[in-house]
Amino acid sequence: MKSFKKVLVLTFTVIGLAIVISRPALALSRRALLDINRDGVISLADKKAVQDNLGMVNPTGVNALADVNQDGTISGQDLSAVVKEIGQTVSNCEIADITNDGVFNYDDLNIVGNYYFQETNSVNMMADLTGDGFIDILDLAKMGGLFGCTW
Ligand SMILES: [Ca+2]
Ligand SMILES: [Ca+2]
Ligand SMILES: [Ca+2]
Repeated sequence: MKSFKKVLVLTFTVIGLAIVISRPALALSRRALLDINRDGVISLADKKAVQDNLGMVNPTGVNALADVNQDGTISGQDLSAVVKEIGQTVSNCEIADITNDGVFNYDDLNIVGNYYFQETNSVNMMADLTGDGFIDILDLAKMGGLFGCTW
């Protein structure tokens, strides 16, 4: 019984750690988020969007898109992440692939559904495909014709 409890505690510790470790890692691996204005290119305009909002905590609307690592603060980390990738292009398929598994399918659509009709914030910002500060029909429209695409 005692060892069962130990295993249980260990299991929850591992799960907890995995969640803590995976969240920022997943966010940072999402190159599509660096294209803050969602125009398909990581450019000086995206760098400026971060610079203009440095230090902002829990940003909402279009400002939330500048928190590219989704940690709730617009900081130097976001800035350097954008600067590193300036000049890189991002396809619509990559932007639509919210789960970042290389394919755009129902899993990605479901995430937009979950955040539907919300103002953009640091948590849901990957669902704002149009980069206009709101998750709505326009974001679904941008996914149109992309279903099943891979990148
Ligand atoms: Ca951040
Ligand atoms: Ca996906
Ligand atoms: Ca939008």
